[in-house]
Amino acid sequence: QRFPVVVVGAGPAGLTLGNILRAASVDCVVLEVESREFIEQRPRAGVLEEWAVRGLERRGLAGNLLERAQVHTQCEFRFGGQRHRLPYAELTGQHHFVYPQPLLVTDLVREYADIRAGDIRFGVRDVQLHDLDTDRPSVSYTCPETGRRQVLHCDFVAGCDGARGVARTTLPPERVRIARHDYGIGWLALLAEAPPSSDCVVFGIHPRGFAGHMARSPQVTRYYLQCPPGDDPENWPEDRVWAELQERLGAADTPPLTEGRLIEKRVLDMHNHVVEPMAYGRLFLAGDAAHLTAPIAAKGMNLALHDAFLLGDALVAYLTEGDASGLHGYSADSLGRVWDYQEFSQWLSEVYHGTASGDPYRAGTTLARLRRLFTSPSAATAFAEQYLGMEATV
Ligand code: RFL
Repeated sequence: QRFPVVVVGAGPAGLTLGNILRAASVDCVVLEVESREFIEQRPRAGVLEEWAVRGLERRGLAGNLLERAQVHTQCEFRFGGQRHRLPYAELTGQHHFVYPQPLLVTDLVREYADIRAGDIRFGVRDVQLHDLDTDRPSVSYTCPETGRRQVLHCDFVAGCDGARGVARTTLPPERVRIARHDYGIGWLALLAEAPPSSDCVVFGIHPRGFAGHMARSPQVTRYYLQCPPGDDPENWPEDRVWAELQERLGAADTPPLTEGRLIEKRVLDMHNHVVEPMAYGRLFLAGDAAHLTAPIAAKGMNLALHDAFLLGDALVAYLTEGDASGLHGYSADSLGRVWDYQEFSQWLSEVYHGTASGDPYRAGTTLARLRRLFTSPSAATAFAEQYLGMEATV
């Protein structure tokens, strides 16, 4: 079988890309190791930046999102026992959309497979990429039904298989540079069957460690608790989780958090990486496969969508009009935003974790940073701009 494009991975990046290709009548196939049910339920991100939502809307991919997403206009920092609101929409004219990643993935699969009749193969095993430095690359995999190897010949491979996929590992080490950053901290990522306890995202900056509160839906709230990297989630029974959340997110004149059953509890070790360039021969990487951003600033899904827009438009321009400029510029165009978001994540990480570092010097500078956000309007506006992400028409 031969396809102009084989897309490896059905996350936000791969599915958005597949939809852009289908809309332009470019034939493609999406390969996914998991089942459709699994990817439609995998809980992860939830915060989308306005430019990303407009990019989906322009491509006919934001119908449900615009109907159902919550609009967030401010966030709150709690430190020193007080709460401080940062009205980022007022400062920038932009807001966040809160729409759980599984819902976005469900919408994108439905649009791609059921409406645009795109080819998507779930449950594939042992995906391998071949001959990427030729103009006849191919992708092979083991078919789950027959157990036989299948080979798909193509013109381009889009590596959208996330941080643990095969695409990045296929890159010859002498042709790419991988920049890594390890924050040396862990976050216990929690989903609670409890309504949000605030109408906005809350960051608890506390000497015992960071804690975060993020609405996901009227019934479900995501919480984070800073913990040692590699910690065992079993060390965190429900009682301990709620006691720490109440303590770290507590502030004067604030009622206690509404507690509920924990439906997800996993430890994330906070680290980032960036692959440069994001292309090798006929392979183009997109999303977490190329650049992992710890969920510190809620940027990963936004970057995945940005890549999908750029790469989708570039592949369509090449395959339908022979215009290669988008493909040539793809890596540099994506990396500008990637590095901007990496830098903001690093800055924000210090704000979140500095007071709990055990180092009184770092604690002092962190609190100075925080106070500046609430005493200097220009510092607040600069924060708001970065929190909402660079404006773009993509
Ligand atoms: P994905 O979503 O990981 O999708 C990759 C897909 O590829 C499949 N796959 C393969 N398929 C075929 N062959 C192989 N060899 C394969 N190996 C893997 C996988 O099964 C999967 O379906 O990558 P993509 O599309 O690049 O999207 C990236 C986003 O998912 C990610 O950046 C975000 O979830 C990060 N993130 C957040 N981002 C935000 O923008 N806002 C947030 O609020 C936010 N919160 C989060 C997050 C990530 C989290 N985790 C789990 C690290 C919260 C958490 C807890």
